[in-house]
Amino acid sequence: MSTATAVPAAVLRRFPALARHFDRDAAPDQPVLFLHDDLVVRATPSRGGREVFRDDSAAWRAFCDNGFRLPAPTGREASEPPDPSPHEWNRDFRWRPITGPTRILDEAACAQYNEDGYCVLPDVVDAATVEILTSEVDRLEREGEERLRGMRAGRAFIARADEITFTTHIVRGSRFVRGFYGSELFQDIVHDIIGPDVRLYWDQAVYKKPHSPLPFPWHQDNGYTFVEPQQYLTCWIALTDSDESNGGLQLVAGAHTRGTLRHSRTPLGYVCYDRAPTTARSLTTTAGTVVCMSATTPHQTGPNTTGEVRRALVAQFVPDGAVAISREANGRVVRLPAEDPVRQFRILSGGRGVR
Ligand SMILES: O=C(O)CCC(=O)C(=O)O
Repeated sequence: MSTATAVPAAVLRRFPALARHFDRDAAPDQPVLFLHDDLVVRATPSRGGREVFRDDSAAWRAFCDNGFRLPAPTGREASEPPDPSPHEWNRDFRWRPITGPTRILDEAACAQYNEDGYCVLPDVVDAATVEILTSEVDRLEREGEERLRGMRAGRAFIARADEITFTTHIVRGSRFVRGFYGSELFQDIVHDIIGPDVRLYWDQAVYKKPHSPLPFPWHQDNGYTFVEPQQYLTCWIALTDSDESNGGLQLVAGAHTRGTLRHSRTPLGYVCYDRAPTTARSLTTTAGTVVCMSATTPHQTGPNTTGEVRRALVAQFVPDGAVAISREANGRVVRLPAEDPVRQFRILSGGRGVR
């Protein structure tokens, strides 16, 4: 008997020797075939290889006999994931609601942003703009994926050639995309959600390639690099229609008011929940839709089971004066103002657009 699967995190936790086996090869998240009780074979579309993992324990044999599945969880374990504690630098977070007056968000959108931590602006980018954005980003994404292929196992942390790519700082390579983020649409969105003085903090495109089997797991954007103030804004811009079948956006409503949660680093990314809380929602979005969410809103995207690329742009905006905080290997804490003139440019100053 055999089964094709990525190795789920729960299986790696249950069998630490298997996790160490994959760790040595730095690719524990690639799909594998469990062929029989002691043979594990890598089976990705682009890479192959076989390797032997042996474990004589009764638990491993039970896992194999059970069709390579762990016993079903019971009780509370079956429903809610463990409640993460706050991030070590999240000491006094207070959610700051949108109060208005607003330029683009209506009352319902403001209420949803305040209560759920996100709101959806359907079809606010016209088809012609989506087409130009797509061709600009495709060009840069292709170059980036070529560089990725040259790296060990075709991956760099969370980016994996032929599965998921992150094309960062597109504004450096595309005047069109730079102008798009400075357009009236984003001036109005950031005015309503952040205030009168706003900069672009980060921008990237995330492409999920056809038949990519792994999720980009549950995280808050502020779980990556910790930014103060924590409540900044992520706009997830759909360049293709998306839903659960191709890795559409899923969010946990209501958790944003806790501020930044503790995350663990995994080969798939930083993770705050190891499975979906019962309050998780899946969005269906058409190309040209913008989802606005707080950097404290937990979200994930699932596998892309279709034969088409799922494309999204991610643009993050901070109030002027925001600081990115990180800890160096020697333990020193570094605070870096988010004001790079090339890629963290002003969008609004005193409420007026800066172009
Ligand atoms: O678009 C995706 O697949 C995930 C994007 C995301 O969650 C992020 O950039 O933080």
